[in-house]
Amino acid sequence: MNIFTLEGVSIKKQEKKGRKKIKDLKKNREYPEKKALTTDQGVKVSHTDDSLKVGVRGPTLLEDFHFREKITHFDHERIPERIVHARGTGVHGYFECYEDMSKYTRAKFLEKPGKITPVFVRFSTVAGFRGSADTARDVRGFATKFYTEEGNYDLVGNNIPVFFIQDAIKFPDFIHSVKPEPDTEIPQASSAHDTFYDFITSATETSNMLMWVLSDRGIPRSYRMMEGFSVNTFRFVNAEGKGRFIKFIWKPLLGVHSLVWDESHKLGGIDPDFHRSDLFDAIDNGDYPEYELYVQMVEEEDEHKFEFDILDPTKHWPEEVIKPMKIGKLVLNKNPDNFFAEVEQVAFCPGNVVPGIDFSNDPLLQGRLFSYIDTQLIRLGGPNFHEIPINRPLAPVHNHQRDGHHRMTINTGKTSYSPNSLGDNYPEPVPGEDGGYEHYMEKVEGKKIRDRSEKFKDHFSQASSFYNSMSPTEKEHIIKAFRFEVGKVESFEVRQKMVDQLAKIDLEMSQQVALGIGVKSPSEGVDSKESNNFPSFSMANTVKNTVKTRKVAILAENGFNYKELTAVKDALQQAGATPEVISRHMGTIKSDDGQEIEVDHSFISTSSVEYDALYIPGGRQSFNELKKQDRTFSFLNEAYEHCKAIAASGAGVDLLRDSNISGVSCANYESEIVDDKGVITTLNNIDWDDFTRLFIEAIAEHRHWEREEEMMYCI
Ligand code: HDD
Repeated sequence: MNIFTLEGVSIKKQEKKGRKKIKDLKKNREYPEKKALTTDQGVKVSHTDDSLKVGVRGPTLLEDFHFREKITHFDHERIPERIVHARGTGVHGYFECYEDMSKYTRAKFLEKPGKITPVFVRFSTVAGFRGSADTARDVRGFATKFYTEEGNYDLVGNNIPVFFIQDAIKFPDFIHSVKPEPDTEIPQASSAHDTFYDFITSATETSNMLMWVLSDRGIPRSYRMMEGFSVNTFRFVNAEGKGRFIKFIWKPLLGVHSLVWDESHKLGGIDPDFHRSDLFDAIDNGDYPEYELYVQMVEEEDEHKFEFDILDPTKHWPEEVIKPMKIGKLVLNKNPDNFFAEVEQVAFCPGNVVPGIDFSNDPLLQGRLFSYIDTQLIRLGGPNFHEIPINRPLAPVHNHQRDGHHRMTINTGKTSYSPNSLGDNYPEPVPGEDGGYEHYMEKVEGKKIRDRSEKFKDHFSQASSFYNSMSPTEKEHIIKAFRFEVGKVESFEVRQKMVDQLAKIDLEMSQQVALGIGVKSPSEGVDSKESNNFPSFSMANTVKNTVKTRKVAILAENGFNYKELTAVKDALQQAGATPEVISRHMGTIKSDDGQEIEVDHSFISTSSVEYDALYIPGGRQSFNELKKQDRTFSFLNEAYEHCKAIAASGAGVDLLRDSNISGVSCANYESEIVDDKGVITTLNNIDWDDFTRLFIEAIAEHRHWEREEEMMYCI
């Protein structure tokens, strides 16, 4: 027999036949995935609209395995929501290292400029349930999972640099106080209630963070426009084993901006998904949010040289005292494909660190290290949550962990213990110099004790500094926020205690708050002007140099002036903003010279709080139509009250005159362009470059707070 044949058929022919067979098999196996409906066991289903019954009017049969599987799966679709940070959204992206940080840390993702590491980021609010509104006043979570070549590193931070409590043992008390009250489950996603302020006034270490949360930082305009902080103190450790204390800061390239309190309330009803869709839309449009990563470092020998204890998480490290160093950039460029699989199932833990990043003895951090894994055991149903795709490291995983609910890995071989000889001692520990994690060898000595260091006991001086560092507008907003929040507290005693506590931060502020909430005004207290002033604490001092991704409403009806509308729209688009035309009906409108444009929204499907700025072009007929509609004026008046940039040209200016806007000078025929408190107007046929430039600058400013001085209606 010819050695190149088998049973008389040439090997080549047999191979060809074999390949075809495999192809056919594959085709068949792919079919159900692509098209056919199957059970979870892969059995094709022939009918899914009726359960299996005895006759058309008879009882349903238990043997209908497709029905039982479908309903059982559905019954178990919900998993427990996170006990805190339940409401949130997440996105993919990457981190790019700017600096060679090997002098300070052996972490490989920070070793080379240009090095890219994939990430997943989840933003969240803390107190509300999973279905609560995005814009509630609250701290925002900013958690980043870096899928590094050395394993996953989680930076689990917030948009506020300090925390309410100093020791993790108080976390359940604090969270119980801020969550809805247990007898009524009211209020949802709000700290404005008795138990929260009872806790605040009973545990005064909360004072500093309370000031930050009741400032405009508690109501960000967008997840894309807020900072992120590690809050806790960590350590960098380099290859020589030298350690330094560190804190991380994320700074958004779009600047730090907030909503107005009234606006955030309204958005809670009009668009509870405001932040979630803002992030999704930006990424979908290719406007990828970017943040730069900074690190603040403290040499070990300087540990005790500051007014505050660097292990105290209720104290910020002012940038003026410990200068941050810029080390990399985060770019968020991909929305998740499936919200549940990725955003709900992602599991962060501040204990997920890589070689080169280590912990400090910050007592809040030490407690966090225990809590996060523990919570995932119930939330994600067992100890194998690291195998869920979004949590899986890119670095290979080999260890002796076995079994448990939902185990995915099919481990082979007999040995699941270490050391072993039967399996050649595989997998075996790796020494530090070859990339094994070695804990920082800090010398620790002391008695077992339940106490805190002396500097932890100062609960007020940074809160005073914070207030002293605010602009007059920010101070005004803090006072109003207290009047709202504490005004909701029913207990007179708690309201009085809160105001007395505020007097230890700033007497004048406490008196202003007292006036609004019907309690006795304190007569003695601290003058915060005598405390440190740190400009970096104030949002007024953050960058305001871009209008990228800001939404601008253009109100127009049939008969609008085409030249004016397109000049402004084009300029806004060129600057990266998103102008949208709003009219009575969707569809198209025609200009006074017969040109047609698309309408993006009708008045009924949108609202001024969904925009950052407003423009009304000229055109007499358009003016007449707009004037007939109440919604035009509610749009205009609200945009003005919320201190947004407004522009109008030609007949559009007359609408401003007919609205509630008082105290604003508008253009007349003698003046080319008038710019007053962020309201830009012109009546003349002018050089549009100047007009649009002024409008764009006014939008970049984000808010024109000077208007609030004349609008004392809510004080
Ligand atoms: Fe926490 C979630 C941030 C203190 C216990 N925390 C959680 C999330 C963020 C933070 C952003 C949401 C993660 C996600 O999106 O899945 N937490 C912080 C910061 C803190 C802090 C910046 C102070 C420095 N946390 C803290 C303490 C404890 C916890 C003191 C408990 C002792 N945190 C949890 C938790 C959560 C959580 C219960 C709920 C869901 C989860 O972990 O995965 O374990």
